[in-house]
Amino acid sequence: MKIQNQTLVSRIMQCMLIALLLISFGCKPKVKEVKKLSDDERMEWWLDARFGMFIHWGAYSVPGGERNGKICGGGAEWAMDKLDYTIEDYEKEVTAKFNPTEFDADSWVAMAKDAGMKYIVLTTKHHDGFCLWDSKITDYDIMEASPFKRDIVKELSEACKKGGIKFCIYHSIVDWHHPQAQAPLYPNYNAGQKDQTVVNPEFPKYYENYLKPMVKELLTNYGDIGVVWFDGDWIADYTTEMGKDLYKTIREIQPNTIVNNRVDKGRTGMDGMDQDGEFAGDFGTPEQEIPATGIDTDWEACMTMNGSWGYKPSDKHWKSNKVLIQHLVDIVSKGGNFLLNVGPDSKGLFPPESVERLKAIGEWTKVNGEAIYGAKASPVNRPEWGRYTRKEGVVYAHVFDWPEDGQIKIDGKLKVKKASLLTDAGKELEIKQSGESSIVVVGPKVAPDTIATVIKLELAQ
Ligand code: FHN
Repeated sequence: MKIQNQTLVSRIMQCMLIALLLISFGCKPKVKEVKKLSDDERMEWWLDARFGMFIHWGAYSVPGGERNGKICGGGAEWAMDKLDYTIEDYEKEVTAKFNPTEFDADSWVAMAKDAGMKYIVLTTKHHDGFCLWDSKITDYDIMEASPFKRDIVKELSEACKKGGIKFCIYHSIVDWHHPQAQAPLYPNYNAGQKDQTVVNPEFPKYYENYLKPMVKELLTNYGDIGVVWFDGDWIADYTTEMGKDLYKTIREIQPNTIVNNRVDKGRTGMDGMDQDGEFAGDFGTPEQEIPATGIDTDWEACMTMNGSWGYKPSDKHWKSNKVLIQHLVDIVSKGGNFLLNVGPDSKGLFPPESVERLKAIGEWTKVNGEAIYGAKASPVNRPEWGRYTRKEGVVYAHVFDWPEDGQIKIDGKLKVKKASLLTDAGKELEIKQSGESSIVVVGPKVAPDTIATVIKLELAQ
């Protein structure tokens, strides 16, 4: 024992000597220097990307929105609340059974990329409080509370990096599992803080000792995080001071990360945009809706493919390929991003209905991506046949309703010198004057693409 102590002392002395030598020779330990971008530079990749994948995945995929023959209303990720689990029931019946042995991060990334998506936002923790990464802050995580014992955040973040796609995280402010987030009701919980009169004096402790350290942990251990996407901002216990502090903390660790507006308390409702005032956050978050017109600030519409964020096999209300592709175009024509959701099952597989839709969207974006990525809002009013998007010197006409005579009327404000089809490998189309100020582009009688045919209009300078 004595010998061991002596060895320890001499080791400490050696280390101190090396440290002193390094300091005296002016050597500093190597820390990765990150260039702090301006706000415009920071938002650039995200604005160019236009299309991302939301992944709502957690232990709630085990019941899939169904318990003892009862099906929960709304999103299946709310099963804990909607299907009346106690915290204990949920731990035993749901979390302890989450063992997604088929999970393959590379195949998820490949499906997102093939669909034309440029970033992935994964739910690291949803309202049920279960954490998908190896956290030192809680045992209620994938390593301790479920049999899977693989760090999902690590695997997906690495697969994204390898695949050249941005990895982003969703994180819930609401936590139905944590005692301090739920006091004074614990072990019952006030899901979604439906009763806003229940004041929780413990919440600031949950914020300081749990929520904030977790966000720091995620930003420190998983490489570059493209976006931090908060949710649960509506609960009364969460304050604008906490939001501003969280935003600052994130930018101190990763100065170039983008943060959604749900980090603060400015959001007005499902339209996702902030009321007037000084609120933290870099973009608005319309949910399950698309603004009627363009908005002169950055925003991203998030949407489900059926009616649920989490896996819910009973929900058969799948949006068609046509609806989803036209939503993408509509959103970009109004200057927004589209975050389209997938809710993988409890084995770690995407539902076949989602896979089909991703493939169809991918076929369209492969041909027409030029009119989406890096494109901006339409410079003119919406035409009756579809939408416009624009780039420097070019406007793209996305024709949803192809006219029977194949003649597409173009807004008179656009001075077009050349028109060609993206859909048909750049085939040039005739331009005809129509009246004093308008032109028509003459296309084939049959729509080259029944969902959205894109005509590239090159403008005279
Ligand atoms: O309650 C959640 C819901 O489960 C889902 O995560 C969506 C995604 O935007 N956000 C919340 C409701 O606003």
